[in-house]
Amino acid sequence: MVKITQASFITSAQNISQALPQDMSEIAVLGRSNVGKSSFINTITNRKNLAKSSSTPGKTRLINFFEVTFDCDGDKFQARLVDLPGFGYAKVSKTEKYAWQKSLHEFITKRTAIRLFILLQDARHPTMQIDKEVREYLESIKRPDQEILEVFTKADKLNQKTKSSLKKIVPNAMLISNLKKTGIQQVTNKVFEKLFFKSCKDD
Ligand SMILES: Nc1nc2c(ncn2[C@@H]2O[C@H](COP(=O)(O)OP(=O)(O)O)[C@@H](O)[C@H]2O)c(=O)[nH]1
Ligand SMILES: [Mg+2]
Repeated sequence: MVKITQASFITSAQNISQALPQDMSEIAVLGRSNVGKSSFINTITNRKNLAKSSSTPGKTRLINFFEVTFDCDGDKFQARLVDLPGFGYAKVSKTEKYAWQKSLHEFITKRTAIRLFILLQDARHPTMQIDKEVREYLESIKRPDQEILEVFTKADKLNQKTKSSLKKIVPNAMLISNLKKTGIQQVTNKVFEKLFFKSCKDD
């Protein structure tokens, strides 16, 4: 079984020039503001307040780096979670938005340590145009050693009907709830496998 047994905040950067050396595989976490990105980082690392759940969505324009230790049947593996700023928040000026997108694009395309993009989406709204655009954007820039993992949050808010319509649209959707802590083991297994090409016992 694979688990994240340690996690710590390392630093924040405003752009690629301030970022850490690329000495470790990285998992970039992306999603619209309020989709549950900070909560996801807390849930997957089994920590209450590692990533701050912000009360002013869209205001965090920083790239946050967290170092995590995976434990696979007693063997330890280090990686970094990279919390990218939420997109799609309207309350910033166009100029600001453009400058920020440019800086984020530079980071995403130049940061070769990124091995996996986790694109979080709200399970209740699986067909949002902005998520589609981001997915297509990632597909267009990803290198052969990178993958995209789509994870749907707020599973606890689905009823049978919305659940089956999600399954129709995205048959293999990875569905999680940060509130109920469900679906997390499956995501952890997948992330570990994609980063380290190994599966652990009882996964
Ligand atoms: N019901 C439910 N609420 C969630 C879930 N994940 C996040 N939230 C709530 O959604 C809001 C935004 O979460 P946050 O993690 O700050 O989103 P971020 O802006 O993407 O970092 C907060 O009020 C969270 O408590 C979930 O899986 N289920
Ligand atoms: Mg956040």
